[in-house]
Amino acid sequence: MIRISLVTLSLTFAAFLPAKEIPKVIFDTDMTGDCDDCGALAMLHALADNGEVEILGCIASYGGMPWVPGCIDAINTYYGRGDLPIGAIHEEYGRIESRYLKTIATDTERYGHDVVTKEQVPDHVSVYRKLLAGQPDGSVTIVTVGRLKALVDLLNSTADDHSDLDGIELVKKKAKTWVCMGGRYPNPEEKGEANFQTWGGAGYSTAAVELWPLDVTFSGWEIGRAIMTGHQLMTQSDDNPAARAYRLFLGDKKNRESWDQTAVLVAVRGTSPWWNVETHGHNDVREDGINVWKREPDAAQRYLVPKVPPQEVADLIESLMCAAPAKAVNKK
Ligand SMILES: [Ca+2]
Repeated sequence: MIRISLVTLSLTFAAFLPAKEIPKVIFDTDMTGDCDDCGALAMLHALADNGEVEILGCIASYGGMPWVPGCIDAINTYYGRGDLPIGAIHEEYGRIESRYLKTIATDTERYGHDVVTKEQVPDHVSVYRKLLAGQPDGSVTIVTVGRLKALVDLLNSTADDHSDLDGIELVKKKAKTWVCMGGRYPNPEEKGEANFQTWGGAGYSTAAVELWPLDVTFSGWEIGRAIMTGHQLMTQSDDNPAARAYRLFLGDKKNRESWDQTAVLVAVRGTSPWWNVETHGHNDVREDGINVWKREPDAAQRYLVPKVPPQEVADLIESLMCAAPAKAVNKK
């Protein structure tokens, strides 16, 4: 009897506690030349299924292939969120091949999604602006796991139907923070990293880091490099588009580095207990996209420093990527 009373008491007490605020995330991806974007989006959906995050929409930041929004929509639809807004860079921007993009994007019969090419979705700037304008002040987390052109275009945008504010003012008002997979830290040897450096990344990464008006957390190349995942995901059937993308990308290999998933994990659950953060200093990004962490002056920027064994993070990411969708799969 006493136990029942205590349970009743604690449930009653819980009803008076304020609801925990969950992050609202815009996922900005260059899903094309690597499969970790697909793993990161799968993981984001699993976290949303857990009630830990609200996904506001996705931005395709890579215009070199028509099928980025199609692959995003296939994954969204697999998790029962085929109605999520998607925006895409429409202009031809960069050109790299993809081992999985077209196969997934065009297989509407299997995945039941309705977006195949970028022509079917609005441009990235208008979707970014609409999503931000529709949210409470200071509430949106932007996660970028690719090249930074879309974010720079948002920051350089001007007033439109969605908001009278320019891009920087709109971000200042509506966004909370930015989590960025990109660069290397502290990188005194001045090595390059793909998101910051290649296919037009140079210039855009410099501008994004310079223009961004709020705080930012960087997950560097060295963080995701040590976290190998995919082997368990790849045991799932082709009905899971992320599993299929991993198989098509990896072939005989067992795992892939988890660069993009680290940014999703930080955006939703924070840095603890997996990483320490270096908060003192700023990210100096040269015009050629090479970045170095400088101690002075200090800025509202920080980067992840390894703390727990990478395998611990790998196991967590793998389990999230493999979680079955909570909602019924929308197959036609
Ligand atoms: Ca990526």
